[in-house]
Amino acid sequence: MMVNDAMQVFERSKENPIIRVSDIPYPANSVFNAAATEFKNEILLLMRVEDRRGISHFTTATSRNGVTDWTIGETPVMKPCLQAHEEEQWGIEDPRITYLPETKKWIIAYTAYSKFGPMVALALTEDFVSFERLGAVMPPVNKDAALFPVRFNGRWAMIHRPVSPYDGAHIWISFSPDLIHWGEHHVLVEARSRPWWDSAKVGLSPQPIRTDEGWLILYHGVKTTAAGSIYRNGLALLDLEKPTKLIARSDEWVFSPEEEYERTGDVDNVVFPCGWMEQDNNIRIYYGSADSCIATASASKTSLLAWLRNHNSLIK
Ligand code: BMA
Repeated sequence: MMVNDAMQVFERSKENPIIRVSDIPYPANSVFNAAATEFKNEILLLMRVEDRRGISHFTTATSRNGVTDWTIGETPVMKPCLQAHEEEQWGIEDPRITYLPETKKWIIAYTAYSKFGPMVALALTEDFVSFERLGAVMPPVNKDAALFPVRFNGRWAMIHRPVSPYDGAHIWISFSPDLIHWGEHHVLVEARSRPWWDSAKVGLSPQPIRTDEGWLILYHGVKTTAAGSIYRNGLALLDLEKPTKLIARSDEWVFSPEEEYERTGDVDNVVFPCGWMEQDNNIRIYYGSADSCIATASASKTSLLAWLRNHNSLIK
C-alpha cells in the first residue's frame, strides 16, 4: 500500500463545513458533534449546539441528500431537563443514535454533564420531537456511549468510556436486560502507550455498524502534545456473535485533522464523529470539526475493511 493510503480512504465533502453556527436560527456559540440516522426518508442530524453560556443542547437538521439543503430546527429539540434530571445541570452533549428494530424506536446515548462529571444517559424516541428519558445509566466519569441495534443472548449491549483514576480512559462494553441496569463489564479497546496517536485516551465515536466481517467501530484517539491534544480516528472490528471480542484494530489513524476548519476553532485539531450512515457500499461520517462546526466525509465500506485488514495491529 502507498505511504499515505489513509488519506485515500475517507473523502471530505467539497461542501465542508456543511453546518456552521451562522446556520442556527437563534444565538449560539457553536454547533458540532452530531449524531446521524435515517428518518422519514431523510438524513437527520441530532446536533450538539453550545449556547452562549457554554451549556449544550440538541437541535435537529434534516436533508434529503445528507450533504446540502439542511432544514434546521427553529428551536432546540432536547434541552437539559433540570427538574427531573439534575445530572443534566451543565448540559447535554455528544449524542449517538441507534435504531432498535425490536422496539421500533431510536435510542439516543448522550453525555449528561453533571456537576460530578460526565455521565452516560439514554433516551428513546419515535419522532425526534418527544424523548422518553431513561436517565443516567452510568455514574461519572463516563461518556462516548452507543448501543448495538440488537440483543446478544437476550441482553442489550452498550459501548462506553469510563475514566478510571487508577488507569486512564479506555473503551468498555456492558450488557443489560432492560436498557436501564447495566453489568457484565469488559474492556474492549485500551489506550496505547506514549507516543502513539491514541495514547492519552480512546472513546467510541459513532454507533457500531454490522458488516460481514464483524461490528465495525470508529473510535477517537487522543494524543497529548506540548501544544495541546490532537483528536484522530481509528477503526476496529468486534466479533459478530461475541462483541466482547476485538478481532481487528488499526495501527494508524484513518482520519485526522488536516483542513483549516479542523485545525482551528474553539478547540484546535479535533475531528469528532458522532454519527455515520451506511447506504449500499458507502459510509458517510458526520463529524464535529474543531468543536466549532459540522463536516462530512465518505468512504466505501469495502475500502474501509480492506484498509483495516492491512493495518490490523492484532495480526503481527
Ligand atoms: C471530548 C468531548 C468532545 C469534544 C472533544 C474535543 O472530551 O468533550 O465533546 O469535542 O473533547 O474538545
